[in-house]
Amino acid sequence: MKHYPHPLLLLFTLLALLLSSCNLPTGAIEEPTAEAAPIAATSTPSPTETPAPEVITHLVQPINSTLANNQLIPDCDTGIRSQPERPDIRQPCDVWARNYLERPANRELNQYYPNLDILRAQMGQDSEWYYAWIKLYETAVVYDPYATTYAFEFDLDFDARGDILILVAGLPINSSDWTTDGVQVWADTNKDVGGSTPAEPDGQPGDGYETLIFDGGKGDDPDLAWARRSPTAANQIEFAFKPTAVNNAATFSWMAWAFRSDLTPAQFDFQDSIDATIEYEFDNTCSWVFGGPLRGLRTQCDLTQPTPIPEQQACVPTTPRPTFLHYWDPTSCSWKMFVLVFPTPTEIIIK
Ligand SMILES: [Ca+2]
Ligand SMILES: [Ca+2]
Ligand SMILES: [Ca+2]
Ligand SMILES: [Ca+2]
Repeated sequence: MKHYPHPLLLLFTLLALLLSSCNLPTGAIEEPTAEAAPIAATSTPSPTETPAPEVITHLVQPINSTLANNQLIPDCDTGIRSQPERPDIRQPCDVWARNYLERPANRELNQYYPNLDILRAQMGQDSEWYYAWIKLYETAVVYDPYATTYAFEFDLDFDARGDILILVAGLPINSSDWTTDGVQVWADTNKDVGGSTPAEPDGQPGDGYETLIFDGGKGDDPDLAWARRSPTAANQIEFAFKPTAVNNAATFSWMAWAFRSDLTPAQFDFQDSIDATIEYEFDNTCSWVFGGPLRGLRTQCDLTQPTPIPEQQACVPTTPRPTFLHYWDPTSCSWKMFVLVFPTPTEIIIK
């Protein structure tokens, strides 16, 4: 007898064929479904793994510095009048009582440090940035950059107390591209920089610059402040910062610093917090006013020094400074000597 498949079995076979055909390749690119998306591997970091460094995205950065001829502060050139083994540290370049410091040497006074010897500092601005620049002694580049911090200090309300400190620490010798690495912006929000008597030693330091606003690109604005070495001379340190770093001030008093890296913003003013008789390895400039008239501050550059002049009258030297006693006189466009005034000789009685 011939056996025919049961009708129900035929129906199930047809249904199975129809369902399986739905999964046959058709040649079209299948869109991955949510279920088909690969699942990222997850793992718990072991205690030895270090977290990935924070990626800082910059939106703008400076290009070239713009400096103003009427914003140039000359500073004593200790290198030119020192033997390397016998640094010449004395007044009028180092006047502790005025916070006018010139100690680019070790405590024993048998080693001169050109990386700590500021020769001049200058400021300028363009439509986006303020610029600040330090020229160091020419052999500065042979010294360890990690041993030195360079900084600019700003007094925004002319009370002779610094309000903002912008620094760079450990700027590599080959760092000719603008970077935020090692750049910090500090503020003194409780107004105790300068202790009880600003710009005078009083032995009553506070907490100095206690508020870190910007740290190597971290902060409210990742582009707030930058530094580099000049592409043409590694002994020239350049800063660029946005006006917001100085509270959008259009006029302020400023001065430049170079100091050994174990000194900290919290120790400002050094006059108040460290011992004048034993502490060395730093240099600063006198102060000058940007964007307004002089205010006669105690730290202000002595007007017997070269006086900044309006840009249109500027005349720059074409020959090196003959000696440290010479200064550039832009009015006569020539080198002139400081006049040393000695006490009037007393009458000599010859018996
Ligand atoms: Ca100095
Ligand atoms: Ca100097
Ligand atoms: Ca003081
Ligand atoms: Ca403070």
